Amino acid sequence: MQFNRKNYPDEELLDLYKNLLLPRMIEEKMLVLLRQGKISKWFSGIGQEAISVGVTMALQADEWIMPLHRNLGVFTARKMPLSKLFKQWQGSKDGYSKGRERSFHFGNKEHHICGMISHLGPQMAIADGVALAHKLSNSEKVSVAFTGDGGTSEGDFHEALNVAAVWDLPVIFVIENNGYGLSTPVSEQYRCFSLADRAKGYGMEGIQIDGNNILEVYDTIKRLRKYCIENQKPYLIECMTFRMRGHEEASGIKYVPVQLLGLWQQKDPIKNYEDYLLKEGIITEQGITDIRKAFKEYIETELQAGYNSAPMVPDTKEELKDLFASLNHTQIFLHPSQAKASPEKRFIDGIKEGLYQSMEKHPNLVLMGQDIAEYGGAFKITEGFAEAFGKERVRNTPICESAIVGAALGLSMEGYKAMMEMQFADFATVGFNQIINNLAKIHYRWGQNADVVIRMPTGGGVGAGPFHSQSNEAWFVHTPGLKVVYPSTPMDAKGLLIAAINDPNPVLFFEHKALYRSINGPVPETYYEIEIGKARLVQPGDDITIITYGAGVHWAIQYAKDHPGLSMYILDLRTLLPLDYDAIEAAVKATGKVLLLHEDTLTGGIGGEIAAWIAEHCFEYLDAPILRCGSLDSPIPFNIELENNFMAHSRLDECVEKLMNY
Ligand SMILES: Cc1ncc(C[n+]2csc(CCOP(=O)(O)OP(=O)(O)O)c2C)c(N)n1
Repeated sequence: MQFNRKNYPDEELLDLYKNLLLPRMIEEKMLVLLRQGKISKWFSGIGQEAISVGVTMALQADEWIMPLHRNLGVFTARKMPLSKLFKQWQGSKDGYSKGRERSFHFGNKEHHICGMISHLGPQMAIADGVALAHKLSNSEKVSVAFTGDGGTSEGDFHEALNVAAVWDLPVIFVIENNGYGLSTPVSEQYRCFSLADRAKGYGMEGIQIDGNNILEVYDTIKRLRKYCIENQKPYLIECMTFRMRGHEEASGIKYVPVQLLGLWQQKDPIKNYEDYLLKEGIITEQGITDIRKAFKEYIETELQAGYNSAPMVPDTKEELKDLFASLNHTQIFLHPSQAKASPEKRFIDGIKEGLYQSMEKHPNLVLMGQDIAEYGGAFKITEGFAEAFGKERVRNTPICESAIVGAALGLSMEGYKAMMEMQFADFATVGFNQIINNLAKIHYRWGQNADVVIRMPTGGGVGAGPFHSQSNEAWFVHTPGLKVVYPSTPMDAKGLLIAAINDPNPVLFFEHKALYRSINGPVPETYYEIEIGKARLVQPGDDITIITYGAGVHWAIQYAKDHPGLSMYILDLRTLLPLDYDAIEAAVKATGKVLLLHEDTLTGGIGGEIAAWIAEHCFEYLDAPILRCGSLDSPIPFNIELENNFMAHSRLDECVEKLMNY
């Protein structure tokens, strides 16, 4: 192995050596502890340390790294104390994730390390978001995301690189090509000659280097870092290495040809570097022995400290509290008297106004979405925004929902607020993983908040067929860590959107498209919030209660108008997660006859959840079975007659009659 020290002084070369050796020695110890059953799982990075260490040492300490499961060297080079790492691996309360995450699936703000989710690829787009924050604030920094050769086959790899290239983001993507993805050799993973060649396809520079040569990794990353910052461009680097042990320790390595292991054994990053330092007289045999001895003692001492964890005592309150970051601002609520004298506006105007005032209020708020800049978005909600706030903050995106949700999270990690417009709520499916697994879980897992709002133009009644009309709110209601908001009036739309943007947690904001231009109402011109998690009494009544939201509110109001003899209590939920159980209870008590109405399909819709809660908590107030009126359990059809038949409102009359006659 050829080493080129360039002008690096001896101390720097020695420092690299120490940083390279430590994770190897820790791992060797961990493999023993694993066999003794003291830790449960281990993903070995033995033989690949030069990449983790070389990359980390080439960066500034406050530059974010998105490592994966084989990157112990990142954590040690960032000087995380081993005692705490060890507690993390044991699942202790005082580890980095309070026992909630396994192995390397955790991050830490102080060390600027973003914890991975198992899905590998999503890490890369988070680096885009961090790099965007650096770009917007003119910080001379890069972010770095790791991927394996296997991970490069994921769509997330493509989306992240494409966004970084299109937006000229200073981000370095590091591929650790270690020959296998679990048991799959690279010959069954991709067909291109080298993964670095893919860079050209995205319009960025790429390079392949020897990932086992610490000096080559270190020096190249230093150079790329400079390039990315100076040119404000991304870079793809493929580091060639080999996985010397099984995918994880229990899975073995039978499928790897022995001669290949022998070949790579010769290229061991530590042995080769050690030999080089000895040859150059930078270190002596005694020096190596001394360093190893000191590390051994450090490891033993830290492990002893690591064993000293109190036994885990689950605290349900804390488990639920830690789902969310606390609100960190003074909320300005609307006084009822303000509402009356307000000008009438359309539903869409309420949303637009809320968003506009939020942009004025928060200079760190960035909007992202397809066609939202000059074009103003598919529904023209951001029309004029690019002119008012600039295209840096009102960003057209390529069609890559997953990467944009990831980028929104990355922005949040650097203290920005992000709002992403899904062009249609239906397309959340292609950003689903990032929403469900990254945004929703990150605060619970390791305390990083996701200050992200995703606007979801939703719903049918517009003859747009199965992929532009779905009601998919229930998917998100089932995901702890998200807030799900669904207004029905212009005033609520404005106040709830402002509240969602002020909230430091991920909020899915559903906007019914059919209401955009058909519903009018008073919208106060001031900047105000409507509290998330609070339902609204639309009208009191004595005969039956309808609990609903979104378009359902207007169906119920119309029904009440058409049936003046019927006294209907109508509750607009406004927020679906968390639900306002006090308001639901009051609504049940008011009439004793409850109908849950929603446009979402019946089975698995939120009506079922509320019905169960009412049955459990309000049984004695009921005078009839709880009824649900939802849409047909089929995809939403295109033809207007079919769509009408599909919609819950076509069975509303029947349901009310049934309830009244019970
Ligand atoms: C989306 C997804 N599919 C499958 C897996 C299961 N899995 C975990 S690691 C892995 C192999 C990853 O290979 P590579 O990206 O080359 O990284 P390496 O483990 O070699 O470092 C697989 C298939 C996963 N974690 N996520």
